[in-house]
Amino acid sequence: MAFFDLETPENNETDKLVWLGHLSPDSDTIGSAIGAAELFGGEARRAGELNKETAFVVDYCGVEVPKMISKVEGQKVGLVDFNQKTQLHKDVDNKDIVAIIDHHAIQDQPITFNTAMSVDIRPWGSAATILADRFEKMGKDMTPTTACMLLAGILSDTLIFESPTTCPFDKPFAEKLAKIAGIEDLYDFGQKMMEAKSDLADVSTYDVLKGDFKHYEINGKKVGFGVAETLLPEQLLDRKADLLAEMKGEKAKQGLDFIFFAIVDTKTKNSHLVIYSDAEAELAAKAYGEATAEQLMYLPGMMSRKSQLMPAVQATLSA
Ligand SMILES: [Mn+2]
Repeated sequence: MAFFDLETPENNETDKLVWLGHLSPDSDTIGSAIGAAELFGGEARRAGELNKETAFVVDYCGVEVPKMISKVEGQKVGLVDFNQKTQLHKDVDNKDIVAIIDHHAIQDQPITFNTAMSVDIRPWGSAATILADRFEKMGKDMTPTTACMLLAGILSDTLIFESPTTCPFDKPFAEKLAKIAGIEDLYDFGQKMMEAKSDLADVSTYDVLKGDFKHYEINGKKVGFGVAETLLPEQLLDRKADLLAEMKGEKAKQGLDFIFFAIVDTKTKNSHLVIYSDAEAELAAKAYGEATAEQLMYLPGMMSRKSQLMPAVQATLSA
């Protein structure tokens, strides 16, 4: 019998089991870790500091902030919301991973295993939607606080169903979760989340850059891509010089070939890409077919790193 199988949770050992999402944790990563811990047993962990939106969500839903992941002898780790090595916390040993629940492409740096593994990856809007489906299919009730966290995961990743990554399952599950959580107006909750993440006036420029930052390796090239989804893009555009300075430092520190930062205007559904140097300008011109002016590239209609911004870079670097 397999030691750990998402399909037969009653057989799983849950001592020392933890559920963990990606670095720069967001609402989907934290919500899914909490949901998975309630459904499968074990405890939720986090791989970094919470961003403003997720801090608001945890407070609103009334859950405790998951503890930071640490090295524990014999621990078992279920991963949620990612499958790339570049997004795994350094304190997790590959051999301790027992399952993956995710909604991202398997790209150049997937976590690999020597044995067969229980993996559930679906092209859905959020990992939280997959967890909600698993609760339902397993006939298990969830607590209102967990429903609230999973709802937040869906609303965050789909930008309240406006992102092109939204799938037909996200909204129906969000509505069911809102009912369980006792949230009358899920759009109002989503709007409050967006507002919480938008005011970055008191956040350092480095933390803005790294708040939602992912590393990729494509055809031997290292790409770092940060995103800030905001209702107040001017606030960040005004900080362009500081952002460029932090991008310089981060590019050198991480040994990146390219670094990008997208200011995603969630109100108008457009992006402003901050262009660090000529190398980025050249790659972005090929990927997006737009021109750079004063180290900014305007990208109309682009709001998703996962389904729009990164695939274009991926295609360009792979060509
Ligand atoms: Mn996600």
